Amino acid sequence: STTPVKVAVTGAAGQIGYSLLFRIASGAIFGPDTPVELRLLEITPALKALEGVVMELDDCAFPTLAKVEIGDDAEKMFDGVNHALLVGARPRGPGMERGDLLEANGGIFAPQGKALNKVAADDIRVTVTGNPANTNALIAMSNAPDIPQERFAALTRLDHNRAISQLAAKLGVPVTEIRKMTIWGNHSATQYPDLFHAEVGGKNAAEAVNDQDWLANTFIPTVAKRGAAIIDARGASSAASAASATIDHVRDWALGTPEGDWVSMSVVSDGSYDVPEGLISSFPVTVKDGEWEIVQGLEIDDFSRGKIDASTKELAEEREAVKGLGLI
Ligand code: NAX
Repeated sequence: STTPVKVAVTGAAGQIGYSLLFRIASGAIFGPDTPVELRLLEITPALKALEGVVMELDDCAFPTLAKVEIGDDAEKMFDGVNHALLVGARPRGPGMERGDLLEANGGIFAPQGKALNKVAADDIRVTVTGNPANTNALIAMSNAPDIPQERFAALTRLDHNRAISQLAAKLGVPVTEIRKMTIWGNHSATQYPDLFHAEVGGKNAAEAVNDQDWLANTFIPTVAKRGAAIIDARGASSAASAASATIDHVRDWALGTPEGDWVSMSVVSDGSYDVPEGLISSFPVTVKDGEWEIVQGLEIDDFSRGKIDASTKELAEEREAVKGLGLI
């Protein structure tokens, strides 16, 4: 098609933005034949730096980049957008309690939800990368009553990709051998990366690993705490890998998941797997024609049950907290 897909990115002058924008502009989401128009939202003090990033985008002369607009007004930037990638968020500052963090982010994601509700295209799909991603997505969704709830998702694809990479390294196989990885729950240290339904070369991954101690005491915490390990090593939080995961997530949501595989997305729960209804929690999903579906019928043993419940309990507490703050 020659009509550009309109993609909004918030926090566009940040470190994830610096990787993400160039990948989108080069066609990494929609392919080499679909032009994209970028709508970049930032806070006013970051607009000058963003102008510099746009100069670099110009200098790439990407054939798929039809147009770039920047601004600090959400209603203008979101006008007619087909995808919104909500990356900009308020990080936890020194002495900030969880309640303060949720409140500060409510001040970002409630108005952005309202703006999307008012001006986005009818086929809008919203992906929240900015942390706390699941609850920020819940806030945006709750403030956009005219947009179907299934159009909101939070990013757990980075955790999914990390889990694939750790498993492939453990077994000495290429990542292409791994299928059906699942992250359950919250994008936080309580998340549950599940090997009991994953496959390696068509065989069950937990059986291929055959080491419950590694699975419980090395694999799960390595994936769940990878963000902190990156900060320790790099002196800055994951950016290129987060951008890459955001690309993977939006591409699969727009174009579909491959036959015989699924991906992890945090989407609104319909009560599947006893995840409380209405929470935005990570599930195994397949996507066809732009619509995701939670994979049904997986058997959940006691070990997995405990891990999923612990993470969804945290999500329910976050929901209570933002309800108490009047954000949803
Ligand atoms: P940066 O601090 O480099 O960039 C954030 C940008 O957002 C800044 O330029 C800031 O001006 C902008 N911003 C703040 N409020 C805004 C608003 N109301 N409207 C528009 N823009 C606004 O952070 P970066 O490293 O890029 O990370 C962005 C977010 O991604 C953070 O919340 C981070 O915690 C989160 N992450 C999420 C991950 C995930 O897997 N879901 C992994 C990576 C990352 O930690």
